[in-house]
Amino acid sequence: MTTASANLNIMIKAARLAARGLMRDFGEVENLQVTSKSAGDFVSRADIKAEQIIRDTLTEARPTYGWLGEESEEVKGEDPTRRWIVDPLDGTTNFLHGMPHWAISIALEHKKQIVAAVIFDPVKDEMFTSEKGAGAWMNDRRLRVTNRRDMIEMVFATGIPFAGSPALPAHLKQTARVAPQCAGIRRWGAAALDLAYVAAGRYDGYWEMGLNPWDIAAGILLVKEAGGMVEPIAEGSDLMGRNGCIAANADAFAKFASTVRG
Ligand code: LIP
Repeated sequence: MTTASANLNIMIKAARLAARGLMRDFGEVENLQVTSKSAGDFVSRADIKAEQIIRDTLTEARPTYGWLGEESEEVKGEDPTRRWIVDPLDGTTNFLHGMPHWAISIALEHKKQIVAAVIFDPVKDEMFTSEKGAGAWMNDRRLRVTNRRDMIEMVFATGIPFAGSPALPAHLKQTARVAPQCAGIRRWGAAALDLAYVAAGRYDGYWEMGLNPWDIAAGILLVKEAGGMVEPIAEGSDLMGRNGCIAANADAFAKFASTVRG
């Protein structure tokens, strides 16, 4: 990995500090009856605790930056050009059900561009990092998206809207278009890791409707710095405006995106 900036080092420190508590809580979840409300409340507390640790660490180092986190109110910073965008526990449902596939996602935005990203999967000890213009990395390995061109050879990831979501019918139509033209579709339940896996060449592409800025902010930079493309599902809309996202290697993007969009 090239020499990390002071900001990226602070982000990595915050992710590792939050991960300690989450790993302890994750061990506890496996002892709870995951169907009981107490487990859901327990995970919510773990989520909020992790966000507070990240926020305290980042704010102590950069007190003038703004804040946008999944579990707290947005705060405008004295520096109006910079803000942290944080999902302290992406893959909450996996965590609640004891599935070891979740991550901490931290992004730094400067003048509406993501300039630094950290996605940390503590269970697998995989630290995905990126800074604008300095590539994408997983631990010390440089990341590149795949170079497959034919969709029929590709494996995609997606997120399926929850029961009762108005987006579910549209997503099922998207899947009906993609499935017959590819080698497989995966749904692992953590958008940040889905994007990190596209950057790492583990998936050839990913799409999901809706999504909050904190789910995708860090992953967007990783994919772009690994040579991929990311756009909203609704062409021309704001990628950070809950308009979904489509990510893939540059050669495959046009065909994949048109298949998803219909
Ligand atoms: C989750 C995403 C996932 C999506 C879920 C949820 P959370 O984020 O990572 O891809 O399908 O609906 O948004 O809530 O675990 O931070």
